Amino acid sequence: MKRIVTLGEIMLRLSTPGFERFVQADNFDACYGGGEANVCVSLANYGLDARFITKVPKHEIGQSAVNALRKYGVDTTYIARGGERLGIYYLESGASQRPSKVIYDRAHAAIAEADSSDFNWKEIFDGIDWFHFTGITPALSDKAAGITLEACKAAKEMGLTVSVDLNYRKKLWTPEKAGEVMATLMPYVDVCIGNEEDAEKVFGIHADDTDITKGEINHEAYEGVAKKLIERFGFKYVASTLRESHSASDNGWSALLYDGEKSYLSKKYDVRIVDRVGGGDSFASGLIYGLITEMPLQEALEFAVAASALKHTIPGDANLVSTEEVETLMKGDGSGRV
Ligand code: KDG
Repeated sequence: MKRIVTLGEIMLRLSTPGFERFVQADNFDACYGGGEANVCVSLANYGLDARFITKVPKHEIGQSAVNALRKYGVDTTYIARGGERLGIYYLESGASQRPSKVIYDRAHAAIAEADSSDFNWKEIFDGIDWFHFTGITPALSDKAAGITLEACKAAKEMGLTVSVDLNYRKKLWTPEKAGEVMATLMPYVDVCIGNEEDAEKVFGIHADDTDITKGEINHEAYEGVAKKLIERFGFKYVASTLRESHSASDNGWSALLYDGEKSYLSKKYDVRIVDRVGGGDSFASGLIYGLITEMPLQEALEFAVAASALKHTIPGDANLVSTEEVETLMKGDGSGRV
């Protein structure tokens, strides 16, 4: 069985019930999430041996976060314990013309203040095939960026495949800082994943002739972005999700994969959004699953897009779909009917 490690922050997610506004809510629905934790849960759910690395405080809330990962079969053996707090994010789900809102309360979280000595990468990566991180982890703090760099170096030295989801988060850092820090990590990366805006925000590489604000996606323009990313960083594959935003509730959802010579375009799904948080993570985990199990590239891309289309229908951060459900959707015409 293939074995994968992801590194990042797991947070308590507090969302308003249904579509209530923050100011209306008298209680919140609680679950746990975080970009790299979501990827790990999804991969464990597909049957891979998936190990999550983070640091959580030594108290019951920290333990609840670990339990939430264990519930879905994630290996939590090497999660470090200590520090002051578990980060929180608050979510107000949007609908129709009203966009969703996220408020972070994550400063000084245990993983943001973790030390290099909390992680022994030789031990953590022993027998592992693949390492995945996202642009969220190095954005948490300079210390977290340092830990991410150490993990990348060890992963490469030990022969793992490394993937990144650029995952630009404007509430965590500026494009300038993101570009500077992420450029130091990219030499270790084989597979670069992002959305239609990430490459521009992080590296100033933009798609010409496309206007996502009008919901228009020009695939050739994104192939251009992928080519520039490969020229600059030498990645083996670049993949981008392509979201056509018709409203907060209805999106077109597809993706592109480029291997340095040829680009592959997926089927497009019209998604009616129940919960879009984790949509990118479910694409990343689907693509990693496709690549690690050696599917042909078009099939790996279709698996990833179908998996993430399904995620949009599931409340919570994690994509709790089976490989069979994804494969059934892939066989359809994109409408969800098979
Ligand atoms: O990709 C999903 C994440 O956005 C969500 O889990 C919260 O980790 C989070 C973040 O930093 O935005």
